[in-house]
Amino acid sequence: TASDGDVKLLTLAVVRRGGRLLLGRKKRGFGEGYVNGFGGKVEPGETIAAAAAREIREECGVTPLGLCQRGILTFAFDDQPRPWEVHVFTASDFTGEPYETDEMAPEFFEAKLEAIPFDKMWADDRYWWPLLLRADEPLFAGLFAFERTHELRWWRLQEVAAL
Ligand code: 6OG
Repeated sequence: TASDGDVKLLTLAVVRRGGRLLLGRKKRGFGEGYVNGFGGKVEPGETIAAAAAREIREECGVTPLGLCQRGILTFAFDDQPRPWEVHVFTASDFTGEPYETDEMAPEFFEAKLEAIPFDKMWADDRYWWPLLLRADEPLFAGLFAFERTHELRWWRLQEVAAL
């Protein structure tokens, strides 16, 4: 079960199907307009993996299969009281048909780095996506500091043996 101390715990999931990835364009709230994986806040008493699965279902209607944690990204914002700890997951497939919700408009992209729309994504994504897409599936941990919400000032990213 997640314990929520000084950080805000969130999930972020990239869902695969064959050679394609299911992402979404965020329609409202934090990160509106950005293309991103599916995710959101971990609820009290909920495991982080359960939250990841729930958020995928809520935001695009599919049930993930083969959910697996790949990374932890910590975001420090100069305009937010607490850092955000975002747990990054991949799913190897899904059941159901993705549909548009109030939160997200789902979209498929080819599962290769050149096809990922980094110009429409948060500024940190271009750094950790290469690790996410790597065939040997390394685990990673990153720290990203943002100013005025969207400007990435500095960052650190490393492969880790365990999360
Ligand atoms: P809600 O507030 O909608 O959850 N998120 C980020 N994702 C990336 N790639 N970069 C960031 O850089 C992010 N900050 C937050 C976590 C927000 C969703 O957006 C993700 C959640 O999946 C700062 O509940």
